[in-house]
Amino acid sequence: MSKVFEIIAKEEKRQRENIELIASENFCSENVQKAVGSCLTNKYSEGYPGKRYYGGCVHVDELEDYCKETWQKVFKTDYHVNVQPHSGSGANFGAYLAVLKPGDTVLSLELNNGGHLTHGSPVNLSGKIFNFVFYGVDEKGYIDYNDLREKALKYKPQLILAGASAYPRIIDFKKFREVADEVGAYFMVDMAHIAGLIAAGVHPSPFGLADLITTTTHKTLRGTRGGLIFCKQELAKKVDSAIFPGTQGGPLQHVIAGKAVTAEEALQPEYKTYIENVVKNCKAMCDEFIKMGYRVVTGGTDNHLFLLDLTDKGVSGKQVQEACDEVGITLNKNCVPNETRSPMQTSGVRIGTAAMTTKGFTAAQFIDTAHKIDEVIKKLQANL
Ligand code: DSN
Repeated sequence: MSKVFEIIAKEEKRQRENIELIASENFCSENVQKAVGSCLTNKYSEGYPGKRYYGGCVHVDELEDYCKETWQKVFKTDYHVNVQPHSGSGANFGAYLAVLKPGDTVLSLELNNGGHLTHGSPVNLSGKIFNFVFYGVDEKGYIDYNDLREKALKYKPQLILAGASAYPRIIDFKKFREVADEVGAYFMVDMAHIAGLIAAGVHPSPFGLADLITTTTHKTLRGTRGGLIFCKQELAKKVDSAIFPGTQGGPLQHVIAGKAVTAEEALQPEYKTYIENVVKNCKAMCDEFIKMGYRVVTGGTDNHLFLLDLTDKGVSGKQVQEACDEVGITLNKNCVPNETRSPMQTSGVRIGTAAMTTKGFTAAQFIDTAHKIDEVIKKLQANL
């Protein structure tokens, strides 16, 4: 047997046995895995349905059209959708390229305050090509909408970006739209983390408000690893050419098949129940930490994640992440607002409930896990 399958078996065991609390991870279904592992990986299909650069595309054309229609149903939208981005980062670059020129100004949330690497970090291509400026969060950790407006008036960005990797509260897309209109900017939402909540109707939708919406399909959407871009119909051509030939070559039709199965699953009534449980479990676990005397950024959560602020505990996020790994609890270190430690150390950890809710964890089990993490932190403090 190939060594690869031995490694996969070990990873399969790790995923089965560990308590998985990384807020951006989930467990996709066997059907999604079957589609992604199918013969579609053999097929080249540069271009779009009906306009390919290769023969033999009749079935992948049908697949890609079906995938697009199914995602439009998930988000109850008539926006154009491009299902080819290989990842969330690729989707973001496609969206930027569709409406921006190098050097244009973009206003986004700072990475340290919950933003994402591709939202203009200086170490990422986004921050090298475009002139990113940032809005922040207030002293409690909520998006500072006054700061957003002030920065928009000051910098006159071509694009305003909403969306985050570590933000535990509802995002007010209407406020973003108003500010974008005031300064004549495009409005883009990266909904990767909360896409499942939007699909299930437990977070307000950006459809109808944003010009461009990007997402991954593997976080709360619980599907294959990949990206999508939605846009208003008038931007369809620009978005499509920004993905192919702008930033990608041949699409991954096996992944597009996985995305289509993901969309079918998100349309099932059980999916809405699943997402409601993700949010309920997240609040239960977060409240338990607060009862135990922990500081939580913004004092709580409205979605699938929360951020423990360990500043007053004398331990770093890295130490907690590593000590949790040793007891089979997987989470990640994360910066907190006004971070004083480096991103490799951090003063916080991010905790999410999407993956373990898929495994059937109840609120009581999440509360029990909060106590296990508390024990880990107390042991670290005892050894200081
Ligand atoms: N790196 C992902 C996360 O963990 O949130 C986002 O791309």
